[in-house]
Amino acid sequence: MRVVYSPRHRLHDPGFEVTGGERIPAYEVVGRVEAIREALDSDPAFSFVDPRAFGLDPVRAVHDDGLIRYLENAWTDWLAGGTGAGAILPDAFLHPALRAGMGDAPEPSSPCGQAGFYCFDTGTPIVPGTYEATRMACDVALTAAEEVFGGEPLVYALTRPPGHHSARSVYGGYCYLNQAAVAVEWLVGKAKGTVAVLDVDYHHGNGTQQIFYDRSDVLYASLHADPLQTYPYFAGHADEIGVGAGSGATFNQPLPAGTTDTGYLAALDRALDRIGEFGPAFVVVSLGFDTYGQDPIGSFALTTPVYHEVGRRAARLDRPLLVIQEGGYDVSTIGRNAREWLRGAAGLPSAFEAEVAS
Ligand code: Q9C
Ligand code: ZN
Repeated sequence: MRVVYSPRHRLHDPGFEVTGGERIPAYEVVGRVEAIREALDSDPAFSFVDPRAFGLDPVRAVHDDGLIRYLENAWTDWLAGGTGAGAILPDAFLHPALRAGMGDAPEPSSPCGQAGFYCFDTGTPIVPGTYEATRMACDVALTAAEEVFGGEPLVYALTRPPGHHSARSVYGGYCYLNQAAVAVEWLVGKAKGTVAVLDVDYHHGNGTQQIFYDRSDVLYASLHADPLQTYPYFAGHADEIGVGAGSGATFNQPLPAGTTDTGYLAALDRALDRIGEFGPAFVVVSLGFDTYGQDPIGSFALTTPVYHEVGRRAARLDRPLLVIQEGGYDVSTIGRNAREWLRGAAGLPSAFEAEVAS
């Protein structure tokens, strides 16, 4: 199985986030993707491929030009007129109620104001290499999409930073550009057909949902922690089903804290049934391991063997699978969990069970 990977993800490494009023060490670290790379590198079932450059057009197809321009220039503008801090975080947000009944606010010229105009949380700092890394994540996902379009049945885009929280014109949730959405739109254009997204990150992919909410040619199906209790808080409810032509093409299953392998697989089967009925030309998986029982920010109780089964069941859709890495923050297990998922999807036996038995 081909794995598309670039070491340039390392250019993005803020080192901290602000969460619940505290400044804490970042969860979204370089070591996450490096742990996965090492786990796959030791297994001859995986071969690594370098990304190719696709330029900005596929990114422009899903993101607002203002957001792209902001991410590209944010660091330079911050050096010229920011606070002098080593990372950009907003100090005010464009909360919709602030302008209720007053129409749209113009984009500020102040670097702090711009951050609040384009960002929705305090967990997603911009540092000097952020733009290059998030652009690279798009090229990694697009290269993997091209391989799938060319006939590969299963390709893995080993990306960070993740992408599924970033919407058309706003970023957050450790995400800047939404590489899964970029790859989906690219595939829709190439295939002149439909694409389904299976989002199995612990968090709802509010960005991907927003980008395709009115679209009938992209099904978004997600299993995630209940947004009433869990980030991103303001999207991912079961009654969000899409709008207009896209009505019925969004399928959310919020799951309770403590969700076990059994409960998770039952919900997965409902999502897979919906995708099967939709009959897409391609399936794009937003893959997260923050569903793991030991994940430091998740509340589910999944075990390593279930990832092999989830991959196996996704492959039973019998559609080409483009798998894109999103979250998962337990660096000590993310490598083996990714390897299990992908081996399951490839129809290979579990490597973990063999190791436990020996
Ligand atoms: N106390 C992804 O997994 N912080 N993003 C939540 C809860 C943000 C997760 C804090 C979590 C973002 C791609
Ligand atoms: Zn997540």
